[in-house]
Amino acid sequence: MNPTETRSRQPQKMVLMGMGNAGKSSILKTILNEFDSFASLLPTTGVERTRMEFFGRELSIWDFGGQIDYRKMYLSRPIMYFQGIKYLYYVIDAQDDAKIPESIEYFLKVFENTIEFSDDVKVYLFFHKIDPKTPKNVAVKYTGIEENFLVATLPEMKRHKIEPVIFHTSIFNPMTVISAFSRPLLGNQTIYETLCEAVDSFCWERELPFGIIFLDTLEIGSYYANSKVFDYVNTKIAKYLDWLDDVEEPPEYKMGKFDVTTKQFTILIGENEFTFNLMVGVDPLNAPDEIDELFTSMGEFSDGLEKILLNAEIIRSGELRTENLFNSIDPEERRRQLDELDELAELEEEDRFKLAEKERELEILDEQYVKMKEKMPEESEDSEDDDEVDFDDLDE
Ligand SMILES: Nc1nc2c(ncn2[C@@H]2O[C@H](COP(=O)(O)OP(=O)(O)OP(=O)(O)O)[C@@H](O)[C@H]2O)c(=O)[nH]1
Ligand SMILES: [Mg+2]
Repeated sequence: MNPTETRSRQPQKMVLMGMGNAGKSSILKTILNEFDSFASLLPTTGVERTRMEFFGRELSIWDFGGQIDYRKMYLSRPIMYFQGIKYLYYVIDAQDDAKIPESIEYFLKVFENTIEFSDDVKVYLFFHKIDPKTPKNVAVKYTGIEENFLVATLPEMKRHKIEPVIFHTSIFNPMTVISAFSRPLLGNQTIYETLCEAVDSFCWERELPFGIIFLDTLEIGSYYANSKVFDYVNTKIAKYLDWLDDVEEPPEYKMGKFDVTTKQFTILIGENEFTFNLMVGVDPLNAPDEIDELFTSMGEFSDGLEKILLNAEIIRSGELRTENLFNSIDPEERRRQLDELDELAELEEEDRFKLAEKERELEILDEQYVKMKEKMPEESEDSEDDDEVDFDDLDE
């Protein structure tokens, strides 16, 4: 095994830190789709390590118990705990304002040690326990807590040129946790956004209420028609993921008031085969006309997704690179496909612009037509004909 291979196979260290009871282990269980184990969770003793693979990347996740004695222990032996951290996930319990000053103090120490003992670390702040249906006055309190935390910690992060990414999460909206966790792992935001846009247009064209692309237990792109749909899907998603875990070829699934169709597709990159699940919801009361062709069009759509994934910036940037991943695509071919994608995006943008212009023109014509009609109190048959002729002329 050559040294590059050894390095690429080394797991990346991801840590979950924060005060006791903040929700770190619950977040981890959510990511692992182990929803059944919430009830039996006890405070974590010391550090619990879990291995996980995501898109060809080995991860070692360290869940740091947050009770006072453990916190002291980590800080007194920083070399043991703070070396080689690639992703620092710091969890703040947004419901527990009494603990915020202590959480700020702990974060600053954690940050200082991480910077000292790890290179090239990325920082993610989870303002957690922001549960669905939070009343407005409580939500305002959460915002205040977030502001206090940031005011006290951002200057120190800025001094080290670290820009944290902020997420608002709750285990009762599991997709907030799953997507917050997956996005950094995809390597950069652009690919996530591109995939979301793709799902968005697929669903929008067919008036589908939602669509999600899963890779293993994580999410790499999604669309929800509105926040009500998002909350609804979140109440059902744990069961769906459990079910998805158990079935070989996912058929139809009933998610409460929605029907769900799932299309599984695999992509071979180098020696690694990745299995994706593209799922979309259908509202039976507002099903698309071409419902029978939905599965077929999902197949065609997944070909497009495959293209995006193969060309993804993550692969080019080397963020996700194993040697195999990188060598698997001929650079010429990659460039050609990328140019093609760029061209397509430009054309789409142009089309959208033209369409909007045309719509605006039609609106103006409509307004003019209405005004014209209002000005003509008595209409003879002749004048009606004239109107039509005028309007058609204008339209051209
Ligand atoms: N309301 C609400 N409660 C949550 C959420 N996430 C976790 N909890 C609860 O918070 C409590 C603590 O969760 P844990 O995941 O054990 O917390 P921890 O950060 O791992 O705690 P330590 O291991 O002691 O550091 C449990 O009762 C969870 O059910 C959330 O999003 N909303
Ligand atoms: Mg724990």
